[in-house]
Amino acid sequence: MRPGLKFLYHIRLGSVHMYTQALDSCGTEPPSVAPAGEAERERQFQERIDRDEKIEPKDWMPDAYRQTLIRQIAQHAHSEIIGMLPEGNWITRAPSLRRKAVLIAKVQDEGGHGMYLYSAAETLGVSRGELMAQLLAGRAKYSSIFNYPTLTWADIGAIGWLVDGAAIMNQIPLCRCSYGPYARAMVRICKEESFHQRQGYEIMLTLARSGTRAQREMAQDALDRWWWPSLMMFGPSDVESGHTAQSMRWRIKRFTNDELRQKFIDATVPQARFLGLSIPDPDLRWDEASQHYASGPIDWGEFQAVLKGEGPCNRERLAARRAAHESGRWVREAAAAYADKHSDHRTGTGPAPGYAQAS
Ligand code: BYC
Repeated sequence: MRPGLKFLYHIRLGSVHMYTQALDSCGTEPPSVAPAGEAERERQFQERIDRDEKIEPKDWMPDAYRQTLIRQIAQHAHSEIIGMLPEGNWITRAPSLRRKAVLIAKVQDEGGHGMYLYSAAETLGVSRGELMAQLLAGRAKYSSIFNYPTLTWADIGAIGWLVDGAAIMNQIPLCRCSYGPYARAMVRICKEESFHQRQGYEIMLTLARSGTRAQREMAQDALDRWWWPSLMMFGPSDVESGHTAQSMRWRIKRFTNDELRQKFIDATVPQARFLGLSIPDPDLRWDEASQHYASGPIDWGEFQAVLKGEGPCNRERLAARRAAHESGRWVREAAAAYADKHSDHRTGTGPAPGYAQAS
């Protein structure tokens, strides 16, 4: 099968159209062009990247570029849907109807982000079912941050403020990622993340600036527990990060893990000050020479343990995801059966849609 056809075969109708709009138009090198030598192709590919051209699904790309994107986009998609769990935990306990409505909308947004990202990954020739199977089997990574528990309502504020704040810092540059479908998916995700960050900060403001003493203490306690895991979201330090150098050359990543972590610290310390809360880092200080905040060491042992599945909630998160997948089986089967009937109708061999729905 020709490579172009092969990946089209993997794309499930209806799930990807906004990300595959460039399938028929972009791509300077259609798969039917006689292959140049592999090294020459890679050189031309790198030149396109260096000119800041977007790479589209039909374009030739080195296999390692494809695999890197599948890995990163899949981990990102998994993070979004696993990220629904710690916050979903508080929907029934949100302190007012307004808070409940906002939280439901936010959690629903995260589900949507997961769907855009799975769709973007599918354009690279991997199926959503395959990615989901890897996640449920415990063979895929998702962000370390979602393996921590949400103990109080202030945790919902801290997640919006810190976790979504860190996500925005990391994800705005991804809107300029070299792979078109991922970059386009990130534009809408970042707009929504920005709203999420504000709702979290507003919860923190309410608790810390106009709350009771107990509420201020609850806000400080949430900051104490979420600060270090939020810094870990940016990934290992640059010297330990195996993928950064190549991902920067391919313009998948535009900044290193440490650069983004530093930007986040610089933006967040004044916000904590405005809340009247203290960052739980005794070494934190403004460094006049670099014009950045200097911070204390991160406990990378904790980070590695969480990645190995030994965080406080790893098992709980996967168990919840597996249960949700199982209880949604009948919906997937019904949707697939309906789609089958529909496609029979379009080819003139099945009943009209009205009959299909009624049956
Ligand atoms: N947690 O060489 P490195 C959200 C892994 S969603 C777990 O630096 P890379 C939100 C890394 O995958 C947040 N694993 O890798 C959702 C690699 O493992 P493998 C998710 C991590 O890819 C709902 C290894 O460590 N955001 O914000 O160059 C509600 C070496 O790392 C972590 C994204 O996924 C981690 N924290 O850089 C609210 C953004 N960090 O594959 C909010 C897109 C690293 O070699 N992803 N690892 O086994 C990225 O930007 C990059 O993939 C990373 C890592 C910066 C995360």
